[in-house]
Amino acid sequence: MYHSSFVFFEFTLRTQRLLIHTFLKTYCMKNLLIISLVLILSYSCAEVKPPVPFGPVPSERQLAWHEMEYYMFVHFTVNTFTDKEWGYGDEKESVFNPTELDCRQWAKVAKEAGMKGIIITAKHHDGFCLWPSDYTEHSVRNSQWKDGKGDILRELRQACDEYGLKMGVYLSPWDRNSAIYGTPEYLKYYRNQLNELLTNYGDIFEVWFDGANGGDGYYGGAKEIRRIDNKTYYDWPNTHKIVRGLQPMACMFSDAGPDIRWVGNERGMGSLINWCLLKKDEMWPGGNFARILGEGHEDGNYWVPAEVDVSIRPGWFYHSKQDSLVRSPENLMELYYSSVGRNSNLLLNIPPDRRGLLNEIDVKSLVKFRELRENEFKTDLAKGKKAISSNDRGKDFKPSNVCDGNPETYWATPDIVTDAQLIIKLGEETEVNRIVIQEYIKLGQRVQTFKVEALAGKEWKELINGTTIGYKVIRKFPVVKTSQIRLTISEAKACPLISNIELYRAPGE
Ligand code: FUL
Repeated sequence: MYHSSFVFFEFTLRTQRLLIHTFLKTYCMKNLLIISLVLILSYSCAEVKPPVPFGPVPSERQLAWHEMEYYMFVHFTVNTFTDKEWGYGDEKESVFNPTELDCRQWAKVAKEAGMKGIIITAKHHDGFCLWPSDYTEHSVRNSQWKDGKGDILRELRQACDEYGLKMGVYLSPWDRNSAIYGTPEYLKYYRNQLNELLTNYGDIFEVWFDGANGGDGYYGGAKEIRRIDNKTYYDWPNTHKIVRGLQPMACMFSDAGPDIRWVGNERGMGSLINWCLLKKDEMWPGGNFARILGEGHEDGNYWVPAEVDVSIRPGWFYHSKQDSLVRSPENLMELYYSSVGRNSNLLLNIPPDRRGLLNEIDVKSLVKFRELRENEFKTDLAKGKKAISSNDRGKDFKPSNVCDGNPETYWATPDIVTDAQLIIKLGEETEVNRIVIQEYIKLGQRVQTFKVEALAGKEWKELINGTTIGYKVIRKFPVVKTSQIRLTISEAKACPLISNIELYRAPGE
């Protein structure tokens, strides 16, 4: 009896235990499942939120400017005919007489060269205007060209429209011809001319304010030295307002922005460390800031990216004695790497000759440079490839976004992660020697240091040890055969956002 009741007791106890266990197990498992689901859901819901902007971000006009990347500078004035670089301001208007001037040829060449626009010296330091300004006699109106009835700005506008190019203007603040240069009246004169240029010639994408200022000049016959205070004389903030009012999409260039900054040299050298940020309130055109301008300010409070201006010849203006010194296509390719490849735009000067045409020697080099560039970046080996990463923010921010060819999608890490790795899987052993990397700059420039490596056997081989990225960097490295490329963001100011990575096998080597 005892035994049977024990057995029964045992049986009931075991059943009870089993029931409890099963209950607990099912209940807990279910709960665990629910808890996990809730966690995953809330995690992914919370994390699909896009990152918020970090620091200064580009304006709409600056974003459009970044995408221009490469465009033409045209230096043309009386200097072309007097063989000078800086006209004194006393040149007779009659010296300006191009025999075959053809802005359509300039535009056609720019288009064929793969450029997206043309910026013209509407007025250089000599004060001679390439348009018939109402405010001076020193212009094409009093030249022999087209019996004084011509207007180069108008012809260039038509040519740019025909070839689908944007147009920009350089209006030298320094005017060695003007009798009133150095007085407050000159400022009115300068602004009136700015008004003419920004009202009568359609959409202008960039206004170039040069930093060279003051010194000796003709000044209406005074022939003396006139010095001005670079910081205050031009009352830049109010001059800028005129541009904003008349051409809201135009970017203004100078040593200190406000929209685009000089890179600090005329050798075509962008800086490897290149922040699109600048403390521009502490700077002014013509100030002594060359070193700062290359790198920008890591902690800058405005978005002011760098533009590399450089000439295809030693001079900015055409001089026949420099015909043998035109940069070769290979040299232009190097310029491309040191400008566009270093988070800057390239403004390449091609000066028309005395006929008013871009010289055959320059054109040949330009067109060949385009071919070289196309060969260099022929097939993007990363396009459409799989990518994995150490961290990602959620489904809209997956690593493969960097290979999808869409600049609007990007790989992003969660907010707290500022160092991360991304691996592009090439599928098979592939030769590579160039990489293009772009940050999603609409939300700020973030990356401070990065590394690129290739999987060689079982080891990762370092290809690049880099600093900033920004809108775009293009880097070369010796050919490597690999199936995986790894990008390590070692330091970033905030979670890194990478919108594009391209890989190429450039010919040679
Ligand atoms: C300089 C000028 O003095 C040169 O003549 C040229 O126009 C160059 C682009 O900017 O400051």
